[in-house]
Amino acid sequence: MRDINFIDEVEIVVKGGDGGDGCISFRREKYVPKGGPNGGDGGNGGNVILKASKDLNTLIDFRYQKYYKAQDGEHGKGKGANGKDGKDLVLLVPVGTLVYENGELVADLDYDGKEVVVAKGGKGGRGNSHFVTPVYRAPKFAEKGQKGEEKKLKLELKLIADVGIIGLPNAGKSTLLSVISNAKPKIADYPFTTIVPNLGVAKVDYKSIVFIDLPGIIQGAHEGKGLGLFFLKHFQRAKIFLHLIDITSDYKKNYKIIRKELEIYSKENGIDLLSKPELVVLNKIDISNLEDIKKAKKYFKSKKIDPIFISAYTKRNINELLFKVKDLLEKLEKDNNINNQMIKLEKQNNIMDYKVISLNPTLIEVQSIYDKYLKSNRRVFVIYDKDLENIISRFDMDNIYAVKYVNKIIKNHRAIKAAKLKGIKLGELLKILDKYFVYQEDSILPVDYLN
Ligand SMILES: Nc1nc2c(ncn2[C@@H]2O[C@H](COP(=O)(O)OP(=O)(O)OP(=O)(O)O)[C@@H](O)[C@H]2O)c(=O)[nH]1
Ligand SMILES: [Mg+2]
Repeated sequence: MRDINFIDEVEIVVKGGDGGDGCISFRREKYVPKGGPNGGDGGNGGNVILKASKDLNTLIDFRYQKYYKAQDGEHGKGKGANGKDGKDLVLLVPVGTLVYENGELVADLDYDGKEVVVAKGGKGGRGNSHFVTPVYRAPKFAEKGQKGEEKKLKLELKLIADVGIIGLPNAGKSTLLSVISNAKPKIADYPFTTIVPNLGVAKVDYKSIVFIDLPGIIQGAHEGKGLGLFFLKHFQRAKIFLHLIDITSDYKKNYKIIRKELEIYSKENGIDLLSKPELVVLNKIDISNLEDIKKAKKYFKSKKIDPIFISAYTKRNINELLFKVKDLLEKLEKDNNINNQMIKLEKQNNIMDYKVISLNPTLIEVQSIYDKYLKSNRRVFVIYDKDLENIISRFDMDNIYAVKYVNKIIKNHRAIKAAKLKGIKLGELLKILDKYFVYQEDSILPVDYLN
């Protein structure tokens, strides 16, 4: 869109805070020669959360800042003091913001106040007191904090309104919005006054109805004439459309132009905009006459359409129009009630929070590496397994106590079993993340010199 304040697509990177490290510490008390372990736990990293707000209608804030990180958890301290959790980072987005990861829709912020965690913070590491066992009373290692998730996301705004106001330039769309709501769109007697969509809320009998005033459409808009049709994506989620026509213009021709453009756009984009219920509204009756109104009525009747005649300027018949819109919406809501409940259920099962794209659990690649001590090539079994990587990354592999502990918890790990199935032999190498290990009976031991 041309107005730089209206941005409806952005790419951002979000990162959850890292978990704080657990602490290695021992009690030091007078007269107690060997105090027990008392290292505190690290705090959890904060989450990055997107929250839908009805007070926004553009993604402009994301245009300049691209990287968003929640606060890290504090490291654990001595004397059992746990680190504080990092604060969540809440980013406000307009209602109607869709979130994509790798081209896949992962969340839809479709109502005011909805929150979705888009990058989880890492868990805090446990302090050394957690690793006490009956035989190992003074663990000299602790767990490191988990890294927060990092994601590259595309945000796309598709505004959500009950009613989309569609028509040729100068039909009076913005004027209508300005008299039925508190919106203050620009109004002028030249075409393409409106270049980006405007939202406005009308109150009808305690019901709030959201209208969207869209830029004008001209013949050939699908080929890029005028402002083109890009903005019609903001019409996609409207429930009904209000087709506004200037009665003093060639309404027969103009009615068809808009229908045709919507039809072509629908075909090209694989959607069906014309299936939305249409209310035909003829505007500017204050500068027309009874004869013309009669003629127009007759013409539309022959097409089985019962139009409403208004003057946005003098507000004539505006109330009738609003009540008609309300009745139509309520009828639709009733019809869709059962449908909606089904969709809601489906949503709960599917997208509710954030759709997690499942990763292949374990992948093993056999490579070869030159060993300068043996002066020959050796086989390396490179393991890609999120769970195993997570365990390895959370302990200090230079600390023999930590290595022992890790070996205990990965003894029957699926990834080690998978390497066995792939044919790894005792003494051969494993690579997990950027670390090399020698495969031994019942354990893996880190080797430094290959790093
Ligand atoms: N006489 C009369 N003039 C009207 C009425 N409604 C709108 N106008 C005038 O028509 C002109 C265009 O009105 P806008 O509301 O800007 O029209 P629009 O459909 O939003 O136009 P674009 O944004 O360019 O697509 C302005 O000069 C308005 O004052 C009406 O009911 N009667
Ligand atoms: Mg306008």
